[in-house]
Amino acid sequence: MLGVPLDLGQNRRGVDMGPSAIRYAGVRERLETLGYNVHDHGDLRVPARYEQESEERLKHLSAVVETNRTLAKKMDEISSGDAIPLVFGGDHSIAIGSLAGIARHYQNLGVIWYDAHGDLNTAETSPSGNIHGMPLAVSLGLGHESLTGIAGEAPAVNPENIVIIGARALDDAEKSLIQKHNIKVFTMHEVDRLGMSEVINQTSNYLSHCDGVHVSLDLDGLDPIDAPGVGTPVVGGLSYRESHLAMEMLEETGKVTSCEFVEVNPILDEKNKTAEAAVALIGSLLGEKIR
Ligand code: B3U
Ligand code: MN
Ligand code: MN
Repeated sequence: MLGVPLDLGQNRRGVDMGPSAIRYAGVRERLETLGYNVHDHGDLRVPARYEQESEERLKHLSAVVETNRTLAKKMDEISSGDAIPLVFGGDHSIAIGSLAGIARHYQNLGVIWYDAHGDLNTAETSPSGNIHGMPLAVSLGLGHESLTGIAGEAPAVNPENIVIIGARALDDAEKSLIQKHNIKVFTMHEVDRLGMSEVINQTSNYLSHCDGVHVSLDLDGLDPIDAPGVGTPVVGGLSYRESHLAMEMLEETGKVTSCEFVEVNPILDEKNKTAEAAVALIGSLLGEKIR
């Protein structure tokens, strides 16, 4: 486990406390009960907000780059051997570093992006300048070179190795990018039509050629009723039950090699409900069964 208490990829305060809230919700005990030998690497040091200058198009760019460079190195180390890296955010911009570090260990890393958003913006297309709306684009090699360069020469992921689940707030430029790169997306429309069970079956088939799969779960993928403690809630989201089913079925595939749970904001939460949801989903993704 590694916490990354970064909140500079977006505007709202509080997401820096996500790792504490997730630990407080009992993640360690939950994993130990499942029989895991848990190693907590603690929290990465991140630059303080009050020390930062902001820039319109890429807010807090240098601090986000610095944090993700350190994170990539750390993830590279943690990914060796048979460990299953589990990262707690922090805002979703930390996926830039985690994917950069993990991808070095795989030929074909699959990525499941569980999120209300596409996170496929660049400085040119972003409506907000918030880097947490850009990490998937960066991981594809699209965006400011100081961000894309974190993965090294080649991008961390190929467009055909990505599956987005739960999207319901895509910007126009993100829609174009999805079309251009033919990225697999199960929006809420497809989730409702097919059911989560079929969505995960198709996801698993789609990523069957991958030698590792990283699950990047933004808690705002869930409906705000089940996960109110997020900075950018979007109504009409994935339910707690659907999300559990998704995690359980992904675990059954035996293909998940790393994961991250991001955007938990305890200040906006109701009695740590969102962190508790995160921990319950981590349990299911790592083998917890109802029976
Ligand atoms: N697409 C918008 C909003 C957004 C993206 N990710 C979150 N919000 N959490 C943007 O600012 O890029
Ligand atoms: Mn996100
Ligand atoms: Mn999101």
